Amino acid sequence: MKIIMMGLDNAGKTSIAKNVFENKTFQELKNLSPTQFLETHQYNYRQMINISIFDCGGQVQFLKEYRTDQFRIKVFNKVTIMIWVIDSSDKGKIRKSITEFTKNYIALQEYSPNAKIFILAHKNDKKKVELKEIKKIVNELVEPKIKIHYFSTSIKNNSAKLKVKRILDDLMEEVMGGRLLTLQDLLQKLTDRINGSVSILFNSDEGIEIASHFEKYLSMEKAEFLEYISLKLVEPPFLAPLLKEFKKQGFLQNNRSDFSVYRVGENSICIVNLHKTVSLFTISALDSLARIEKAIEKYKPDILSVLKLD
Ligand SMILES: Nc1nc2c(ncn2[C@@H]2O[C@H](COP(=O)(O)OP(=O)(O)OP(=O)(O)O)[C@@H](O)[C@H]2O)c(=O)[nH]1
Ligand SMILES: [Mg+2]
Repeated sequence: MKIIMMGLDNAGKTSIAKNVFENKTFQELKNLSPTQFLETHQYNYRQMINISIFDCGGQVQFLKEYRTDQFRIKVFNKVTIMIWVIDSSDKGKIRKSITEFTKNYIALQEYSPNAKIFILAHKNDKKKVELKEIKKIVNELVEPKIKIHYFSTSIKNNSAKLKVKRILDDLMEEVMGGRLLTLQDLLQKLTDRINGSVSILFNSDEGIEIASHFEKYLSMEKAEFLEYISLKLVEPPFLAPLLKEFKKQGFLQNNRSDFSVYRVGENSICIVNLHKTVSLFTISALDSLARIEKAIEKYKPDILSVLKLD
């Protein structure tokens, strides 16, 4: 799946890509240099689908060059998604950005007429031009009328990550024929069996969530909780800071290298390596470690099979 990220320079494209796919925090992304022309990166999203990100440096001379005969096929062919990023806090550059969008959109139409188009009104943590204002300018400048999906985003408040993931998940379900739903279903059954409140499957290298199930009463805090987990998991080796945090909180440890369990009040928090690239995080109300382990062993083959890791 090919995604092109475009927009004027300084809009936040590289920051968004690294935040979503590499779990980098705003702090870690502060000193990025401007992207010089085109940078491509391959990511294995949720351990299930390969995504090529074309991070297109946004200086106007680059944008022009992408449309030349030399580059237009490379950039605009076989695109699944175009994400056009606008710095909504930079009032003076919004019209210019949308004018540039119209030019690049024409090239996209030519080579990838079915590509989905998203406009992100980015940096919404700052004083900004509202999304409806931006839509108005798009309607005024973009002819003919096309289907565009809009989101207001920021890395600082995590909305960029949540929204881009939503875009990708919807698309992935179309492409994958329900593999993510199957995984979520397996996690739900596992969570029920261990009398649990949460199960998160995550990539062991980056600590990026692959799939999760949360009991209803937890759903209000889901975003916050995920943020907590992903913040704790960012630095490889991700496990060390998380375990340190647990110890600090006074959780009791009953440790094996592939299966760590912490008692906290009525609950057991477990981190299990299911595979060298995939781990499972659960919170269970069972007090028998053997029963938790048995339940996880029961669902492990199916989970790995959906991930094609068996
Ligand atoms: N306040 C705020 N600043 C952001 C956000 N996202 C990115 N930035 C800042 O915006 C600046 C530019 O970010 P980049 O990701 O390098 O922008 P770019 O679109 O890749 O720029 P080019 O590579 O030149 O096209 C950096 O200083 C980022 O820290 C955000 O959500 N909020
Ligand atoms: Mg960049």
